[in-house]
Amino acid sequence: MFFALRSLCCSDISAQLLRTRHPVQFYRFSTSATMAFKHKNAKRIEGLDVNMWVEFTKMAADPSVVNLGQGLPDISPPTYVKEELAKAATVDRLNQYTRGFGHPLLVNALSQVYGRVCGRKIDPYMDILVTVGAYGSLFNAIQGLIEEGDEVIIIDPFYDCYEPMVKMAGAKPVFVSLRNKTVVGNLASSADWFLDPTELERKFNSRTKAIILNTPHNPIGKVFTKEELQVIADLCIKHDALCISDEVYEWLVYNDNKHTKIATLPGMWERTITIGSAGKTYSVTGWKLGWSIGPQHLIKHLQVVQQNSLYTCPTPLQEALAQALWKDFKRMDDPDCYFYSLSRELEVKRNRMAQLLQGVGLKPVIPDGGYFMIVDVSALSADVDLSDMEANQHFDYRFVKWMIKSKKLSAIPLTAFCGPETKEQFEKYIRFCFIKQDSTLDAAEVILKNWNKPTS
Ligand code: IK2
Repeated sequence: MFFALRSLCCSDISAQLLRTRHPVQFYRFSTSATMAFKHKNAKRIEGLDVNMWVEFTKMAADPSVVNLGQGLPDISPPTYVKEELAKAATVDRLNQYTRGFGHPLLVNALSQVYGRVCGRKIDPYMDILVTVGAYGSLFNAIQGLIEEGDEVIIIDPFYDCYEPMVKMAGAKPVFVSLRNKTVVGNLASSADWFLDPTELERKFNSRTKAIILNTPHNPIGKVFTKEELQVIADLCIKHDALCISDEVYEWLVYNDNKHTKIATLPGMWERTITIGSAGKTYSVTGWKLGWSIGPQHLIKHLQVVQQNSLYTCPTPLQEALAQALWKDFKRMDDPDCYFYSLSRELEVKRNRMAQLLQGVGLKPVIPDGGYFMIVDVSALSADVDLSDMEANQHFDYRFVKWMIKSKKLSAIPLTAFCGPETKEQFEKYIRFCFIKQDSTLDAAEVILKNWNKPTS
């Protein structure tokens, strides 16, 4: 018996003892061991657990904080948009499921609006997919078209979800940085940031499946010119790559800037998915409706993702959005069309925000589009006590956390939108959102003007 026991290794002995003398304990032991293994995350989400929105929206939720952080309007959405939703909810049929790829009235309205914008016939049932926000459109496009091992070019800085979505598809994000022209004087513009065509060309190779474009750009506010888009288009065509074009701020362009859809350049319709958002078009971010428009041979793959995941979107919201789009489609030649009137309203707010920041000695980057303004805050930092903040975080993260806590003003740190190469360049910048009521901007003004006064 002794020799028999000695011939067993220690772990064998304990396992044997557990099995024979303590069957219940053995059951518990083995269950927790397999549970620890089986409860582990799926590999595809490895390393994607930290999300800046989760952290900063929670901090900005305190009602005493003036929230210029996340891009959500506190201005009223158009009355007819809200009324259409109320009306839709009174119709029984509209409280039930609708067509999975997009409510018929909505895809028809979208095909008319974008048919006119793109100067081509857009098939409402084949070339359009309606989903849950532009987020959903990006997800469907990336899951439906990007393969494990593919490379996807991302213009850096970038809307933060692009990188994790590409990684979740098993592909490799390849970053190309926006470069900055040196600007003398007090006025910086989003147009000072540009893509170096040679650098961009070097990022393309045989594994490049797609490039993700965002114009007008979040966070910088750059509106890519037709010439800049042509450089991207030529490379896509040369390397047979797709373009996922996030154009959620398409209507929000200022001064003489013009938004150009890359899908309208020769040879690009066939390889482009253009993404839009009801939230951004009608200042109703809570509606979370978005759409992808493109050729049938690409959209059909996005539809497969949708039919096997979300299946369909809320009918009353789609009906109301369709009615609103019909209204604005009919007045697209009229300056009062909401597509244009919102940008006029926002241009005033943009200019006010710029003056406010310049008034306290900062040099904001004036955006040509979108509703965000970035600014280097290092001139304000002299009075900032960062000693109790996490030392391993970038300056902008620590600055914004301090500002929310001490000054009751929220913004978003710019490195949240940066790949590894641009984090250092942008760590002195934060992003303010200016689609806000005058009273919110007034409150921000008071905080900024009293910056150096001790807070009670
Ligand atoms: N793409 C871009 C470029 C966006 O800006 C957004 C939404 N904006 O985000 C808030 C912020 O930056 O503070 C989306 C996609 C997602 O749009 P949707 O809300 O329609 O899903």
